[in-house]
Parts: sequence; structure tokens; C-alpha cells
Amino acid sequence: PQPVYLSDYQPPAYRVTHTELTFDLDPAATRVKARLQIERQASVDATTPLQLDGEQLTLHALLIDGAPLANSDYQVTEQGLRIDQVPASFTLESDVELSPQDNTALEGLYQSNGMYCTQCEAEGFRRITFYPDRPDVMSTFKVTVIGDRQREPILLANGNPVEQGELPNGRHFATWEDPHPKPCYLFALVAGDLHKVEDHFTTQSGRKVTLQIWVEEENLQKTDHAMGSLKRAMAWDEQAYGREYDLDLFMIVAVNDFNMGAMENKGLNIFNSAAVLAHPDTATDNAFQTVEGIVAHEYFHNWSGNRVTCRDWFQLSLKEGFTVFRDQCFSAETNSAPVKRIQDVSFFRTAQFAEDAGPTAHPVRPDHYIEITNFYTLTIYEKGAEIVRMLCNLVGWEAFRQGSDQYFQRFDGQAVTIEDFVDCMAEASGLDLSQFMRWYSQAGTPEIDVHGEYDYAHGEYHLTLRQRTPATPDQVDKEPLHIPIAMGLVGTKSGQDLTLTLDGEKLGRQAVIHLRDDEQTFVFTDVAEAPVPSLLRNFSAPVKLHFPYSREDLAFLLTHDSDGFNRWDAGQRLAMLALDDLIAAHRNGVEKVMDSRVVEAFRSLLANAPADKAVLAEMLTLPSEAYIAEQQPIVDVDAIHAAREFIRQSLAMALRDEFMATFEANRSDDAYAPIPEQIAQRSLKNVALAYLVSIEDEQGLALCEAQFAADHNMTDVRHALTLLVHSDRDDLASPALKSFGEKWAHDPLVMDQWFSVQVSRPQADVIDRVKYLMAHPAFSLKNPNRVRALIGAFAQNRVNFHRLDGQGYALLADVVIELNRLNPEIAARLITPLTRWQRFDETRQELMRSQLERIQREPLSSNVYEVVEKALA
Ligand code: DPP
Ligand code: ZN
Repeated sequence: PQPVYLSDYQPPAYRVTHTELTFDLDPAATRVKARLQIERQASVDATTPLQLDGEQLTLHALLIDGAPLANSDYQVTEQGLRIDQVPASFTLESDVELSPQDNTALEGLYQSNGMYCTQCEAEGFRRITFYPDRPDVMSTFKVTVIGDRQREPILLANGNPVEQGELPNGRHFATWEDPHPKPCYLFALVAGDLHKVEDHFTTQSGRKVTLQIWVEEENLQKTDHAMGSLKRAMAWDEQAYGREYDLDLFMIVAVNDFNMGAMENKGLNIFNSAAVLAHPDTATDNAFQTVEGIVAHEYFHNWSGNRVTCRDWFQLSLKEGFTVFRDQCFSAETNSAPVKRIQDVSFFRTAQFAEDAGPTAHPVRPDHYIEITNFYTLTIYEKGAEIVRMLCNLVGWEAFRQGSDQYFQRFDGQAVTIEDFVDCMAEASGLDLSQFMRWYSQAGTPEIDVHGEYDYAHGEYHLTLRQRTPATPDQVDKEPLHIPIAMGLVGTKSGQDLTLTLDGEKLGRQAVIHLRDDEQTFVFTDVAEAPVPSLLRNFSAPVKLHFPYSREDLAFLLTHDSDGFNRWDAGQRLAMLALDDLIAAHRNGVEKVMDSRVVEAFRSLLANAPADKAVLAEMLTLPSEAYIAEQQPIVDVDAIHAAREFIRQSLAMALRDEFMATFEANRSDDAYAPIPEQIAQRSLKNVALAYLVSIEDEQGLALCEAQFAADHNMTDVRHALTLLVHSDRDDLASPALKSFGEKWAHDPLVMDQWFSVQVSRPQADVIDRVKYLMAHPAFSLKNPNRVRALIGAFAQNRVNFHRLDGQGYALLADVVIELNRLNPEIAARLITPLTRWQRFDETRQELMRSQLERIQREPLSSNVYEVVEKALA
């Protein structure tokens, strides 16, 4: 497979101005007739051939302006179709055949639970018909779907329904028209035995929009939350960004087999059922929040993605980074804003930092790729969102909103680039963002070493910052970035933010300093007392910041920092220092001693709880093993696990009564609602319960069993089940697992949880459990959710995946090899943990590499090939 380069971009030679499609559905032989209005671009030479993409299609007929083409007039290859001579403006008709039932890759048109659906982003449309499958070709669409009246009573496509009727032989049809020109990756079709819930939304200009969620009948009672989320998102986008919906109908369809979370097809969003269905009995608080976030995300794409789209796939972050930023802000407003930020950053620093430090590191705008589906990454999405957040903070909300209005207005109906977006922000703010643009082209996580010194004699605080970005594949030398650092100086006597004076200018109690050079010193004057600096408040830039805080400094910030995010971060840093000692002790075979400062910090948190219980729950949560691993030069899997368990159990023993009191104080029999106050209370209660169960406290275990048995809501049930299964008390875990599995055997989303709970426990028998569960009748490699729930969850199980006998790695490789044939996109994603081999000890490096090499010897899809190639480079 050959890479595609950004620098090779050429505008399309031919445009499609209008597209008409007729689908005659059949599981093994669906016929797709296309009628394309095609025009040569004025600047293009008349001898330029027409090249259309097309894969796995059987061509039955091809006509230009009604005249059939002779075989010698065109060539069909594995990648597409080429016609050497075409008029400047013409109608191209084609008739192709494809087999949805054999499509296990879930790209293009496929069947899921007998229902037809499509996934075209990024390059799935070429598996539906011959077409210029690139986002800068935008066309209006008229689509007719023909299906069996019994099996497919519902026939959906993008836009507005214009006609439907009966046909002979028990067939019927529906015709849809989408008046908004769109790239083909936003095309969608759904056909099946679906049922809907319907609601309405009146837009700010008074238009009434019909909202429909289409699901299988048994899921009808799981749609309320998505519908509510959709209406909140529609209102939010009007109020925050002035964006109104533009069709009379907005549809969401839930599909069981889906590679991604969801897809923003124009007017017909298709969702992984896990990202749309939620009911208190079956979904956790976390799942409710995920549904809300994804429904909003896909809806927001209607403007940031659909009305204004990407010129090419190198610009993917143009729509994804901006849209993730938008959904993050939305969720922050509807839930607890500090907790949303803490959770996002916590995830980001664990997973995106790891990606940025590994062999698949790439810039937010990559300059080449082999397989674009490999680039739907944390870097493109989450780091892209962090860049947009920095932009927003740099220019200020007002200018950001002006820039965004300008962007939507100027580029409506166009396919554009990241420069076009940033230019609007530069114009609206008058700021020079040229250095800032490096964030898009430079891969790797910048590291900032900070040195601070208080000069008593002059009342000055000197802050020196040094930035460097480590080398990443293909990018050895790095330029300094423009890094905004939000900060304060917290007075050690007053415990208050001191007024900041920089270069004679009073900046207030919090300021943003701009690091642009490799090294810069900022001198704050009129600093009346010795301060502890609070740096990178609210994670103002996606960097690693090192400051030699003492444990006393951190305990001080933990209680006094005015920035909620940094209070949490101080706690994390304090725990990290203690963990470092314990990891060293474990490695050296020395007795582990608990740092009493951590105990006292937790005691004081529990005694003087912050008002937001969800924040407290986060503060009481230790850094994850994956995050701790990220901080180590060489990951010592077992030492990390042992150290974290030691600290968890020491805290539980020292603060047993406090945790018990916290648990008791936050129990509630109120009817479940996924509302912030309740979610906060449940998470705090459940964090306390986890500490109690970690030391096998008899009363704690009894409470845990009771919580499971009470069966009040899935959040509590699932948490109790997890604690039991992860404890050493198999006598309690086995019956719980059994009853849970029997009760929910009919519900795939709950069974996903049943699978993952069992394979994420630390006990050594897990590998056998995984093998046993792979043979379970409910397991299937063809369902991505199930693969993620079992294999994906196991690969996140640090101690067991990284077993020293290599069985964990071998098991993952076996699955990847099999999945490579069925679903290359999911197979390529699944390899990720193996690609991080450089981070481990030599024995594990060897074992991981040998599995990667084993995969490499197979005949590979371009998806898996690209990842393995990079990992072994
Ligand atoms: N469906 C994916 C998303 O919404 C790709 N666009 O982010
Ligand atoms: Zn998206």
C-alpha cells in the first residue's frame, strides 16, 4: 500500500452537481443505479480522463448521456473506474451489484441484525457506487430505496421524504431528496423493521422540526434520554453559536453493529446503539453522559462538518477538533463543568499522551497516511479540540464567536482547510496566529520545565519556562510552540491568589502568560509574600508541565488553589510522588511505607468536602495504572499495580470510618435520574464503597452485596458487581455474575458490560476466562461492541495483558489476525497496546515485538499493515 500526501492535493477535475441513486435491496445482490450530473472544471484540459473510485462492485452497465459505453471505452480496476474521453458536461449512468450480507467490514452498505445500513465516512461510499469519493465534491442527492414490504417496512435516506408507494412482488419504495449539497461521505440509507419515537423542536426562527429516533421495537423505551439530549443540543447550538437546523426532519437510527460511536450523515445520523440507547435499568451514569455527549456531537456536525466540510481528509480535525470542543462545552454546561474538565483531561493525559509518545504519533493535521480510518485518533479529535480551546482562550469568547460566525458564513456549502478556520479567528481578533499554527503540524507532547524563585529582598517572583518537544517518527527537529499558560501565584501566608504585576502592568489575580521561545523568564513584581505558583490552570495547553513541587506545596494547593482543576491536579501530583516511592520500594524489595501526607490530605478532603460531590469523588480517585505508567521511563507493570493497591488499601484502612460515613450519607432511594446532583452523589458513594471493599471490610462487602441485590439502577448494580468480581471473594462474585448474566442475556449492551467486568479483574485466571468467553455463544468477532467489550477490555487489563509468559500478547495477536480478514478497521485499532512495546522492559519488548512480527507475516489489510509497519519501524 502506498501513502497519500497532503502536498499532492489537487482540486477535482470533475464535479458532480447532482446525484440520483436507486437501491434495489437484496442481502446478497443489491443493485445500485446511479445517475450523476458531471461537469468538467473550467480550468481542466478536455483530454483529462474521468476517474471514479469504486471497490468490490460488479458493474452491469455504464452509459453516458443515455448511450451505453463499449468495453473499450473504460477500464475497471480494484480501485475504480476510468473513462478516457468524456464531454465537458454529461450524465453518467451506472448499474452495479454488491452484497450487503457479506460486508463484515461494516463500511459501505451492510446488514446489521437483518437491517440495512450504511457507513460512508471516510471512504465507504466507493463500496456503494462508482463516484469521486472525496469530500471536496459536493452534490445534491435524490435517493430511491426499494425493499421488501414485510422485512423492510421502513426505508430511510438523507433529507426530506418526497414520495413513496407500492411495487409488484411485495416490494415498496421511498424517495428522499436532500437539497443541501454534500460530500458522499455524508450519504446514508437505512432499511428495516424499525420503530420510531417522535418529538418536535421549534427553531429560533420559528420553524418546526420533526425529530425521530428509529430503533428495534424492544428498544423503544430506551430513547428518552437521547431525545432530550438532542433537543438540548439544538437549543444550545442556537444560543451559543447562532446555528439553526436546516431541514424539516432530523432522524437518528440505532444500529447494533457499528465501527464508530456514531455518524453525522445529513439529516439521518446513524448511531452505534451503545451511543444512543439508555435506560436507568440498563445504562450507567457514565453511559447516560456518553449518549448526551455523542448525540450533541453528531448534531453539532450539521454545521461544523456538513454545511462547512473538509477539503481533504488531512483536514479531518477541522471538523472533529472543533466539534469535540463544542460538545465538551455543551456537556460542561449541562453537567458539572469542573468534573467534565477533570475527566476529559485525565483521559487525554493518559491516552493521547501515550499516542503522541508512540510509533503512531502524528500531527493534528497529518501530512501523509496509508489508510485514513487509522487517523480517527485521539490526536485528531482530542488534541484538535485542545487546540481549538486554546484558540478560544487566546482570542476570547467574543472574538471566537465572531470568527466562528464568519467561518460558517464565508464557507457555507464549501469544503475548506484548517487555515480557513484559523484565518477567521485571526481576522476577528487581530492576533497573529502564525506561530500558533505549528500546533497543527508538529506531533508530540511539548514538555515544559519550570523554575520559580521568590526574591524576598525585591518582592519579586521569577518564573523561568523552558519548552521542548521530543522527536516523533518523521519529525526529529521541533520548533518552539506558542503555549498559553494560565496561572496564579498563591500566597503562602494569605492562602489567596496574589495580584499579578508583569512588566509594570497589573494583570489581576489570574493571568495567561505566553511562552513562545525555547526559554523565557517572567518577572512578577510587587509580590508581597512567598507564593506557590499554580500553573497551567484548567489545563490551558496540552503539555506536560514539570515543576519541582514539594509535598507541602501540593498539600497547600490542594486546599488553597482557587482553580478547581488545579486543586484536583495537586492531589494527583501528591499521590504520584507517594506512588513513585512505593514503586521504587517494590522494585527494591523494601518494605512499603505509606506517606502520611497523602492520608492527611484525603482525611481533610473528607472532613471539609467541597460543595460539588462529583469533584470530591474525582479528588478521592487515585491516578489510574495507565496514567502512572505514562509517568515512568520504563513501565514496571507489577510494581505499579502493587504500589497503587498498597496506597488504596492504606487509605481505606486509615480512613475506614470516614469512607463508611461518606457511603452512608450518600445513599439514596430516590427514583433514578441522570441529573448532575444524583450522579455526583452516586459517584461519591461508590468511590467510598470501592475503598471499603478493597480491604475486604466485612461490613463494606455486605453493603456491596446489598447494593447489587437491591437492583436500584444500573450504575449501582454494575459498580457493585465490578467490586465483587475484582475482589478475591469468588464466593460472592460467582453468584452475582451468574444472576446478572441470566437476567440480561437478551440485552446486548448490558451483556457487553458482563463481558468486560470479568476480564478487567487483576486475578491471574483472567486469560483463561477470556478464552472461555470467546467460545461463549454470545460472543462474536463480527460485532465491534462485543470485541471491544471482551478483547479491548482485556488489553486494558494491565497486569494480565502484560503477563510475563506472553500469553496476553499472543491472544491479542490471534484475534487481530482473524479480525484483519473480517473487519480491518477494528483490527487495526485493537493492535494499539502492542504498538507501545518500547515503553516496557526488555523481556516484554521481545514478546510484544514477536507478536507484531507474527501479524506482519500475514497477508494484511492496508489498515493493519500501516499500524504494524509503524510499530516495527
Ligand atoms: N462519526 C465520527 C464522528 O462523529 C466520524 N465523523 O466523530
Ligand atoms: Zn465527529
